[in-house]
Amino acid sequence: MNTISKLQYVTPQPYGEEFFADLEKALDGGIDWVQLRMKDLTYNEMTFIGIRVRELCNKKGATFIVNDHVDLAAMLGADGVHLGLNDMPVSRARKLLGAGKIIGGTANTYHDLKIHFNDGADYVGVGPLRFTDTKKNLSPVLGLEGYRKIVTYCNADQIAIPIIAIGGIVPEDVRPLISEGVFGIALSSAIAQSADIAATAQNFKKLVLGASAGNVLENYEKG
Ligand code: TZP
Ligand code: MG
Repeated sequence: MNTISKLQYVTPQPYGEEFFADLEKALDGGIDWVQLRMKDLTYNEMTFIGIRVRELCNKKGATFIVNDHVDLAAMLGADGVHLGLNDMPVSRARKLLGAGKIIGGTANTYHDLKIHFNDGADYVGVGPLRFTDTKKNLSPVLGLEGYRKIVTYCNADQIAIPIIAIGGIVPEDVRPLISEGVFGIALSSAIAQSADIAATAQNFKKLVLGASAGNVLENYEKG
């Protein structure tokens, strides 16, 4: 059984030795879900990095998700894959990976979310909350009001899928986002660029779990 984590760590660039040391610190701080996001690398480079990240996640018991590359996710034995707006459709990835794997999709609009939901996604990464340097070709910024609208449309259409907010999130955003009905958050730079990665990860975890206490959308599990 795979549970969707409320605090998802998206790995940063670059991919030197520090990358692995920092990832280990994040895992030590309680990160239990890692999305390995690799851009502008060859398949060989991605494979070498992927094997090491897979090992680190295994060692710490964290869920390991590969961004963009369904074939790489399968080859590495990842727990799942996260697909962007220009990647393979979730429905096709589901056929390839099967029901046991986690598949997430990126959404900027309710329209995107609905496509992923109908395609059988297990969660949607919705963003960006605000501008971030981490992603090139960023979709329009949603702000808190953007999440409010999307959650309202989901409720009206009885679409129940965990929404993971992403994009420029800082500690102060956690409570407002969860209050809007967002299930969890995904972060890269707020953790990766902090002076104490483990302590920052631990703090985010505390904030997310604290803000979620009593939330009716608490338990999304994949059978
Ligand atoms: N998709 C939308 S924003 C983003 C991705 C992958 C980057 C999030 O990174 P950060 O550093 O937390 O803004
Ligand atoms: Mg992508």
